[in-house]
Amino acid sequence: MRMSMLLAPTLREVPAEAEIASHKLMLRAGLMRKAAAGIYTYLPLGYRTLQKIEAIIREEMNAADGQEVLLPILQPAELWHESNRWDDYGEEMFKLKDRNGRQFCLGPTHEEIITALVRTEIRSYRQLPLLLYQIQNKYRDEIRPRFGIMRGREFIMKDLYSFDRDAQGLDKNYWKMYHAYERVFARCGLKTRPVEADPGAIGGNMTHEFMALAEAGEAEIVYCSHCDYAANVEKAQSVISSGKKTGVLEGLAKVSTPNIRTVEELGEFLGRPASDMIKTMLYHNSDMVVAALVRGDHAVNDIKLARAVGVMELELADQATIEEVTGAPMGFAGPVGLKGCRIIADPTVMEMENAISGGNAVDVHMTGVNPGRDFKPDLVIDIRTAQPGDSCPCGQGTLIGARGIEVGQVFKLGTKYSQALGATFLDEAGEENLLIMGCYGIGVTRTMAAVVEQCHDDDGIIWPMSLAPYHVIVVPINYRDESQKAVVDALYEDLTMAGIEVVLDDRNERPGVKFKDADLIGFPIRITVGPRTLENKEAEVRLRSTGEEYVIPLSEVVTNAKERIRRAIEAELPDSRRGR
Ligand code: 9G3
Repeated sequence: MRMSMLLAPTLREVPAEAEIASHKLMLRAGLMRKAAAGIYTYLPLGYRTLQKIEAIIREEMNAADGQEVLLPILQPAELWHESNRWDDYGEEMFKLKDRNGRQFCLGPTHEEIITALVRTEIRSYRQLPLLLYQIQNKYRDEIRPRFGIMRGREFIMKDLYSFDRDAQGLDKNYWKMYHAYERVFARCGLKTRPVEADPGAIGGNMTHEFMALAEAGEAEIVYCSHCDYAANVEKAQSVISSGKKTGVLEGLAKVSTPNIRTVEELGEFLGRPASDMIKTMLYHNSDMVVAALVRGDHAVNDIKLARAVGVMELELADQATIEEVTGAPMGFAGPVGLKGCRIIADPTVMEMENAISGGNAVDVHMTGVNPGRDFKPDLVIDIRTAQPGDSCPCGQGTLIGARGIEVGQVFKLGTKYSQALGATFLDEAGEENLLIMGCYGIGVTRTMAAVVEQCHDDDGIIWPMSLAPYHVIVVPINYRDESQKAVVDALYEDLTMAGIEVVLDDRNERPGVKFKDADLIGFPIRITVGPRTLENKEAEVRLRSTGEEYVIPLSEVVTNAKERIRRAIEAELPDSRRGR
């Protein structure tokens, strides 16, 4: 390809709305252009990389016995009524009507579609296990699409669905996919960590998210300094050393605390640390009010709390509910004498002695509060958010915090969808059984953005060899100089004949402009030919990843490039695939 032909409109500046590096660089390098909020056009360079990611995914899914299908984007509402999910996602689901007024949605995911297919086509245990996958656009009307394609409203996902006869079969496929994902991301040159995550709405009982570590990541994870425990903070467990109990219990006492509402103000006023306080947070949903108790220096994890009381979600109670239940405005809630709501206490609260809490009356707090003696929670269960610095459940390590971009997730679904849609198979005895399902997603477009997020510097993108839109860019200092033109045209031909993906920068631009564009777009290998190098029939080679530069004879350029490309791609292969 010649730069004079390539549609790669590089930019010096980008719109202010581009906040994170990958969003800026993908616009500046001419990989994509915004068509509407959260909706993007992929230009030639961006689409070449996307196709390489898809090729790696296909290879690993096929190697794991996945069979590729293509499912419809337009999904009939009937199936979502059968799964009872038509209204679960509110405005996030793109809904539309056809000319006969029938309702459809634009597929945000494909559990319903694939289960409806399989319930018709699978009848016998002999047809199991079955792994079907697609690489297809998905549509989710995000409230705030941002960070470019990181959180888009139209994006490309690989979604694979596994169908097994029993839990053992699902477990086997779950871990087969888990390891296939490790290979996919390694081959994409992406550093990821699988973390335990909360199954949330999707149901089922086990799920891991593959997080690409990056400061710009929206997900917060913790991982152990000692063992390989890693979890999304939504569900992360941790251990904290509770204060030593003296066994000397103070009497319960009310203290007047005019207008003291927060833990900080209370600490100031009473000269006591937050860790001596019981923070009481009221939550509610349409049919219950819950008081969550955690130590003053901890935070309530509302996902853990919702799961603890067996509901999908809970919201912080509003002022009116707080007044109604506690008899006081916000800031004075406490567990002693609290009625009309369920009291859920974190285990660390039950370790406390002579604690301070709200007094359920305006401007009143209580001291000498001893759990068990002065109040009995309805349930004691982990409802706090794990924090970096906590001890790991393994007992040896400390939890380290990091931010991640969720690029993949693997779920055990069990029978949630086969039950809802009646997808069964006959076993050896002719008994009808529900299919046991798993689902496994990779955000293809998000993976590309995550790679840029992890692989860039001030000059631009640094593509891993496996994903670079082209491997080599040949830059003549002056293409209008006959001798340079002859040499680089020949070089371009030889590289192309050797199967190397090469761009020739034949533009009538100053060398500096060409070098800047080459670094911005992030071609891994740059070969420069100019008057100086021509004297000795040499060329200068520069590696984008290390900045290393060296001069070699023109006659060695092709083999040198070929070897570098092979070695770089080989280095990204997981051990099992090396040296094949
Ligand atoms: C919807 C809308 C948004 C959604 C869903 C449904 C997320 C929905 C969860 C999943 C789970 C897995 C298969 C591939 C891997 C992920 N957002 N989820 O079900 F209607 Cl609007 O998609 N699906």
